[in-house]
Amino acid sequence: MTTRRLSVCQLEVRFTPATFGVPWGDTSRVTVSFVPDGTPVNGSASNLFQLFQHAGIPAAVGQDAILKALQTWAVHTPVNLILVADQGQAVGVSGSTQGDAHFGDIRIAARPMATNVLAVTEPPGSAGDTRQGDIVLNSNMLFNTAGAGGYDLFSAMLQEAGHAFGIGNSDEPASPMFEQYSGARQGLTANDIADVKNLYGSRPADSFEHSSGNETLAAAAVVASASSRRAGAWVFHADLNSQTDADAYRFTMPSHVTAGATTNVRLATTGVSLANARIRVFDENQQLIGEATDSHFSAGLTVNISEAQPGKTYYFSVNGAEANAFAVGGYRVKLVFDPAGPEATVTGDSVPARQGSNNLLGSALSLVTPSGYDSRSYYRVAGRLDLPLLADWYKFQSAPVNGQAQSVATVTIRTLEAGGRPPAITVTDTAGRSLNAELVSSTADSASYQFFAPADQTLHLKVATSGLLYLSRP
Ligand SMILES: [Ca+2]
Ligand SMILES: [Ca+2]
Ligand SMILES: [Ca+2]
Repeated sequence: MTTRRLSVCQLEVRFTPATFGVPWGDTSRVTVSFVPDGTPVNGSASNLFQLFQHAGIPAAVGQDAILKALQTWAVHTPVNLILVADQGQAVGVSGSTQGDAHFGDIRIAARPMATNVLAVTEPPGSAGDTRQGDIVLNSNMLFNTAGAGGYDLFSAMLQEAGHAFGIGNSDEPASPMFEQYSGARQGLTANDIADVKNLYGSRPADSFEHSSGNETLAAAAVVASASSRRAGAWVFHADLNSQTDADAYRFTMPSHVTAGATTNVRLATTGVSLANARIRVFDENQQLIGEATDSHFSAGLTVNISEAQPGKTYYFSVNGAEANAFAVGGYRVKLVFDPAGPEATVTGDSVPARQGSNNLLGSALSLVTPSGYDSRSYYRVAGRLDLPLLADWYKFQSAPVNGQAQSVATVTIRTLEAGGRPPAITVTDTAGRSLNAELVSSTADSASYQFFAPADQTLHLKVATSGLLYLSRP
């Protein structure tokens, strides 16, 4: 087979040159969408689904190959990829470079191009428009997903996915980032993995892992503490941070549950990551009650506990459904003690008219975990600076982390001013010492920091200018 360039060469009209080495700003969610056919893309109508059809690739199989290529990079980073709908606005339309409500951060489209290119990808960090991260396949080329004639879709997309993460070409022939298409690829090289970790940092363990993990029912992390069990439901977020990660939990059925009632354990990865997870629920004798398997195209899973027994211990475990890239990612678990109870909701992003008087450490505003989340697992606030020279102060409690002394926390801050820069932040411990925060990623308007926080302590956060703040998984 003749070799073909896969690179982001300047064949197409571009407003900015491709720059590599800039990561996505908000790594907690990088969204992906498939552009509907007919959507304008550089003067043509996108024909991705026609491309699949022409190649005899079922649309779901083609989409899965592309998502797997993206996920193959994401598993080595803190990034959770989230599949969202695409409303079909023209590719490159003005909007938010990340988090636009109309389409994914990474949009997948196709159009006819010259036959010396398989696809074109705009890396994050290039100035300007919503094209950042977008992948446009060349519909003049024949792709396959089953080793038939044409270019292996997963292998070709592995290089485009690398570009969509900000990784440039490699001169290592074994790397999928090698400029020439060289047949089917199985995955990344050690150098590719080192490159993407260098840009994003490693995928941290979640706060429910003991020092030796929560891999077995015997080492299960305790969830649904007595103080929060009075609620009808209990929600937490955790993460399968490697293909071999297994997460076991146990809880006591609350006393307010009627004996014999049906309760359930719900698992969702939709809206959280691309993980395909399996959940198994066990009784106090560790006998299996029920199990279910998630897919990134499904809306979530429920395992019922019929005839619940108040005061009894129950266990459940979460792990990857299959040993592949989709075994990794964030997930949300909800223990529903009252299936008729209201759903937990998270408030949206809105700028308060005025923040109030949290301009000093002594008047720091206490952050509150939104209703329905495990206390201390997630905080979120929108703030506005009253006076440009003063800071805003917040205080919050770090997670207890099951007896460990340290936890890893991520703070993402985004400016709400058009053209503004992400505000500077400082996190201090109870004694007023600054915690060492590492910048793990940034964009023009947002920045994510990772820091090691002492467990179960009051921490203070100082924000230097107005912005929107997310705190997740301390
Ligand atoms: Ca984009
Ligand atoms: Ca885990
Ligand atoms: Ca684990």
